Amino acid sequence: MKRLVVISNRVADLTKTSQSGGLAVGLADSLRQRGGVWLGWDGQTANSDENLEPQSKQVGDVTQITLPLTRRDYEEYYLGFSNSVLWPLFHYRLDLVEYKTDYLEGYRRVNARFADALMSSLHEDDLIWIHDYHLIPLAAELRQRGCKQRIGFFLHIPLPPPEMLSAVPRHRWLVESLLQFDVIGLQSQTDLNNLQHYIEQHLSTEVSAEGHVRWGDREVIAGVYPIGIDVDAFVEMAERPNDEVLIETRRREILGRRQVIGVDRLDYSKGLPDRLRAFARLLELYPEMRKSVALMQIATPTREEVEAYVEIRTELEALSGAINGRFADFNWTPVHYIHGTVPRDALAALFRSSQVGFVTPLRDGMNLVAKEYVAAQSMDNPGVLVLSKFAGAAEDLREALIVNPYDVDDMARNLCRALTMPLDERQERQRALLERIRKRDNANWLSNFLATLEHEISPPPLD
Ligand code: GDG
Repeated sequence: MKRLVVISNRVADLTKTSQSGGLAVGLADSLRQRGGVWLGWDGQTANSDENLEPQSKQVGDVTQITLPLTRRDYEEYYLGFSNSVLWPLFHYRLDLVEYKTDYLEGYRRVNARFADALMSSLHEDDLIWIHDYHLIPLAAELRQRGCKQRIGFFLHIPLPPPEMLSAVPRHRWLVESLLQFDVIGLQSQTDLNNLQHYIEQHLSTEVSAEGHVRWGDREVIAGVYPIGIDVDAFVEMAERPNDEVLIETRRREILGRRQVIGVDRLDYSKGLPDRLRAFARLLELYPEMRKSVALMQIATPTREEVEAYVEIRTELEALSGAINGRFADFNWTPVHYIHGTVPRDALAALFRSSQVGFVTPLRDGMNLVAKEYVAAQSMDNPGVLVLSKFAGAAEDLREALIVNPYDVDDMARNLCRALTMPLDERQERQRALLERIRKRDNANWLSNFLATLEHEISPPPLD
């Protein structure tokens, strides 16, 4: 088995991966099996250009290589080009793009530094797997340094249509850089169609029905590899009793109340303001729901140095305050808004004890929360997933109640439908959804992607 070399913006702590999400655990397991290297930013910013040497640490058979960024790198590469240009644009939010020439220079400089740091650690027959929008030019940088190994790329976020992609400064360079990979993995068929259309329209090159692109002397495969979760691990976590959650659940049961849950990074792509408005609309349209249901929204802080994230936080705090001010009673608070992080085991228990999982991003690569909510349900009395049609997960999770996250009334009606759905219909939907998340789980994602990277086996068709 070939050694695996993983590169991502941040390196997960390989000694603590059970605490974090499925991606880190899955990748770490593959790395442990095959042996290899994981390279990424160490999360630190150095004040000067001195002392930017990569640090190397051996964890079992895996070499973890981390490198610091300067404050300037952090501002230009991370906050700048990655998170103020590519992130909003790839989530169809042209209005939030803030571009500066320095951002692009910083992006290229840091990608070149990643390539320099990696070259000396590579073996001749390594498989290289690069993750996400921070590192699109990395394969081209590695090729310039003579790297001949097979290199794969997985984009965790959506890929927008050509009309939008072509608003990125130097977009042609960006997509040409992408074609220096051997395999380009995307989350959904929509993303793959968008990439095909760009290549056909802007590079005048055909993409075959199997996703093959001939680019110069290279043959590139683009395919859909929907990411999944470790279902058994999540089921096990959700079934484990959690005293604190249990006390709250019993209290609600005594009062005959239900809970709708939302869990997201506090990101404008997640559709949080309209989600809160939809909950308020539910209370407006169906007064009988008042005092019988509450929304718990956990919003984990993220990228707080980017202005758009400061604004969304202020907006949400004002909205939840306004809804509570309008509807709350002395013994009932409609919106329980948490700006913070909840431990993963408590999260699993909260999903299990909530009657609705409310997942309404305006645009999302996949959305693992939707899959975690399904995994956490009991078959005796399952809850209902209400899911945005603009999450990658909606291509597969068709037995969820699919909603338009821009249509507050549609979301409110579907919330009501979820809260009043008969048990047999809930069970039927839950059975089908569980089967779907098991079929496309984390292990499946890893093995399908690596099969294409290593043996050029195309991903199984989507049904
Ligand atoms: C990107 C793409 C794609 C959230 N709050 C807490 C917490 N979380 C965990 C969730 C879930 C993960 O974070 C979030 O994953 P998502 O997939 O929902 O979203 P992004 O962070 O935007 O991820 C996305 C993903 O990459 C993978 O490819 O699906 O489309 O945007 O696991 O449970 N975990 C804990 N406390 C919290 O408060 N412990």
